[in-house]
Amino acid sequence: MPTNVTPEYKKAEEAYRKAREPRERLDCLREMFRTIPKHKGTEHLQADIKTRIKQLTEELAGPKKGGRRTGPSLVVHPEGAAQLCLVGPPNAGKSSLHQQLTGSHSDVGPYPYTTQLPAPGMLPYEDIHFQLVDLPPVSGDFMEPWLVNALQPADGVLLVVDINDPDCLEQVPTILGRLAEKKVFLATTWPGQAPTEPVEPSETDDPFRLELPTVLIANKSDLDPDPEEVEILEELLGLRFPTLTMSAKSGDGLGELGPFLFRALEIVRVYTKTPGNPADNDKPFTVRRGSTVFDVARLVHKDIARGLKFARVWGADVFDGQQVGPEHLVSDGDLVELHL
Ligand SMILES: Nc1nc2c(ncn2[C@@H]2O[C@H](COP(=O)(O)OP(=O)(O)OP(=O)(O)O)[C@@H](O)[C@H]2O)c(=O)[nH]1
Ligand SMILES: [Mg+2]
Repeated sequence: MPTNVTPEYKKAEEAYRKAREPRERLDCLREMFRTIPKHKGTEHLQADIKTRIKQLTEELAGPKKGGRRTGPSLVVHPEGAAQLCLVGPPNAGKSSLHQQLTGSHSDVGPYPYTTQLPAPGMLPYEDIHFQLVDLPPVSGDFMEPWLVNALQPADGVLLVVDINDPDCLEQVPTILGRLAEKKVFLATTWPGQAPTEPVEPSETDDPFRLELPTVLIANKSDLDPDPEEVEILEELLGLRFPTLTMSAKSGDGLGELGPFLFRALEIVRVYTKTPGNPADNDKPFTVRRGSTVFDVARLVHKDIARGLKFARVWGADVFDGQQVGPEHLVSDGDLVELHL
């Protein structure tokens, strides 16, 4: 954090860190630029903010006519309970997993660099969905310049490797390095999991530092890898990502991803009803642990959040129909009736 920034700037930065929607992020960036003290000590940050404003403006403007960036958008608008990006070396099976997990038609090929564009898909879990975004590979030779932008809205990363390929020992550090150059860090800790290794205090003074909770997906388990291969890999890498072993081919382990993400991201499902009407039991809103009735109201509609007086809640931690204020913390499975 450059010295002498105003509380106004800090507030804008805080809002930027929380924003997920591209348009909201752009507004926050503009506010950051407006409020940042314009002196020598903030020159780098000013330039960084300007670059990001430019990138996001272009992204939101859509494909340029006659420009290089024609065709589909390169950043996937987040949907569902959380967005997870598939990152990994070429041929690890990212697209195959994406197909199996989401029913997408992501391109699969026996040769490297098959995937060239991001592809969204939805992984169902109980009555919610996680959005999985298939991405092109990252290698020492090549990384799409837009790839780090595509990671910005993500809530986490699925780091996919072919566990039978001895090259993954070099591929993983290469990927971590390439992303780190662009200020994207794959973190071993998730909100809902006890840290697997001591967490070093991160340098949080850079608003553009992005830390993404990451799960290592050891794919192609059908090829009969040494059962200890994953541990050996993590040992040699000196990293302790949570790991899931899978096979896109045999289907082994695919069912574990949904429950893992639900727990690790501390997803809380909240069902809503309007006074006098039955509950909307099949489509919950999703928030994270620590969220309030007000946060839920905001998901329903911002005018409802603005006018919210109180709520009645049915659920595990309350008595039936208990009246609570907007700051009441919600629990998974709560039914909330919003009163304006
Ligand atoms: N045996 C086996 N083969 C797999 C598995 N998953 C993927 N494959 C094969 O591995 C090759 C690469 O699969 P893709 O899904 O295209 O891999 P990718 O990581 O998306 O590759 P890029 O898009 O080039 O980065 C294909 O020939 C797949 O059939 C698996 O679990 N087991
Ligand atoms: Mg692919």
